[in-house]
Amino acid sequence: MDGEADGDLLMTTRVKADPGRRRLIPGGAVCGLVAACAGLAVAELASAAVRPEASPVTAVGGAVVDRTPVGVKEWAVREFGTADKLLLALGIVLVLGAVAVAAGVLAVRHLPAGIALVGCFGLVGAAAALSRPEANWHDALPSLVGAVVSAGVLYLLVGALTRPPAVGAPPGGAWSMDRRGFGRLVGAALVASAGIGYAGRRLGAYGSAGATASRADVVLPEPAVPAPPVPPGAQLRVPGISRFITPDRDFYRVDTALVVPRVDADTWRLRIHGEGVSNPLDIGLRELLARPLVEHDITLCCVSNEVGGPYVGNARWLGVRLADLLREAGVRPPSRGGPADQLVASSVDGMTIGTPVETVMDGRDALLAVGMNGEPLPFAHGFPVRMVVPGLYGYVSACKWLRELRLTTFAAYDAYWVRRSWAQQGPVKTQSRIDTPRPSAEPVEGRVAVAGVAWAQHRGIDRVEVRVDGGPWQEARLGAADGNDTWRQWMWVWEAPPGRHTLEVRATDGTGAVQTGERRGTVPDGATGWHSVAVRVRPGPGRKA
Ligand SMILES: Nc1nc2c(c(=O)[nH]1)N[C@H]1C(S)=C(S)[C@@H](COP(=O)(O)O)O[C@H]1N2
Ligand SMILES: [Mo]
Repeated sequence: MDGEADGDLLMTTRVKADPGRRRLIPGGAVCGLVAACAGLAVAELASAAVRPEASPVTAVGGAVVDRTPVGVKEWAVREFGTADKLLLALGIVLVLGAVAVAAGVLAVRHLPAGIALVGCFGLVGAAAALSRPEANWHDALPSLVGAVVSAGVLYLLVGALTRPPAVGAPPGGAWSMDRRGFGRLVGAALVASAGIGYAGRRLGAYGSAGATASRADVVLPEPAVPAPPVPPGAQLRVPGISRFITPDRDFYRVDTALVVPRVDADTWRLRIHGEGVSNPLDIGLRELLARPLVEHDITLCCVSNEVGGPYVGNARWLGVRLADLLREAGVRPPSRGGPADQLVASSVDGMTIGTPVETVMDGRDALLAVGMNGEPLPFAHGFPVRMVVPGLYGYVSACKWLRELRLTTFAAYDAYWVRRSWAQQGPVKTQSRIDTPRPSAEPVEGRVAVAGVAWAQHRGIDRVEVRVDGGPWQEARLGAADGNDTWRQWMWVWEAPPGRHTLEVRATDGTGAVQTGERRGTVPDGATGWHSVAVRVRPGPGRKA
């Protein structure tokens, strides 16, 4: 009984106390959001001074990428492709917005609690920034400074919002005066945030201006060993087939970098050291470019590529033979008694990629690439120097924004992806893809060109076959081979009858091994299975439907 009465009493007092405060909820939300904008803007400016990766949204995004279970990441890559990074940033901004609203609403009830929530969020950003590979203590600064500013703005705005009307003023009039004052404060905070945020962006661009200029200044020397011209028959003339050489702007991009590292070529250096290195090297780009360069066409593909997927591209690379450089450093492959079987490449953004020393030194054109299709590497593809090794997936061979090569063993060290359920060894699996017709295309009955690409880098492609509706395999015509390290185009003319049909493709590599039809996912060492495309063939004009 007593308790009930107590409850009633509490209830009435709360209802009595609430109406004014409840009206403050939208105001509190505005306070929170504006305070968050101010904090983010200041953090942006601070991160331009520290480094772009330290900006809170980027830092949290990077930390999320590092910790995302492999299944979720593969799902995101499958569903959203390269847009997954944008969606991640959007998601973080949404969460941030929700927390900002909560902090604002909390602050109008109990200011210290709201401010504490803002502070917690600043700590989350700082912790995320510090958790990134290559983090430095000052990476925490943008989030911390942002949180302090955000808390200050929240304090001011909430104060203005909840200030009681001046004594003696007519109630209505005073409230509207305060409202106007609050509105002005909000406006001023937003304008200031926009200005500061813009300044941060400009400063960021200024910070990478040196890198941009250094790339413009790179003059790629003529190769000592030029690649022979691509044989004319390598590119089949079938509408809808991939370009034999993938232009840089169309080349797939897979990496963990939420902001593309922009490395200044003038200060870039590469260190080669570790087990069995009798002559450690430390060289700059000028020295690298002074060495004999080779040019070689190599198809690069990603272990995350689904059967039939887009993460494969073919480019003409210019670079230094990695094996020569390693030999100069005194490295011997395990087969010749060397102690290290793993070459760990690391990048300026803290990626680590482990490659078998044996593979790099077995005579293939494993390159420290500086040029891609006749240009210095684009920033997104690893400027100024990256690795490319024919026959291995990118995650075990193709480190971009390279900074260090360390010799060690597979037993002693797991690189970034290996710590995330991917296999230590990643030789490319024989694959083939139907580029045309596209899935659910509706070609007209009669002669339909079925065409695409097949790849088995460093083994080469010897044969491609196509079948319809599980029928007998039919041999496709192959485009000319451009060495063993690139993909090969194929085409087959189909006398297509009307109706729904499924096309399948399989390749045979240069060793005679036929691409397996066993369907396996990308984890841990690359997808297998045959690419299939379902189409509906429309009856020709001469026929009834
Ligand atoms: N620094 C760095 N290098 C990297 C990666 C990365 O995340 N960071 N991803 C690797 C992977 S998984 C692939 S498939 C290739 C892709 O190279 P591309 O983006 O130039 O196509 O880069 C490799 N090199
Ligand atoms: Mo990859």
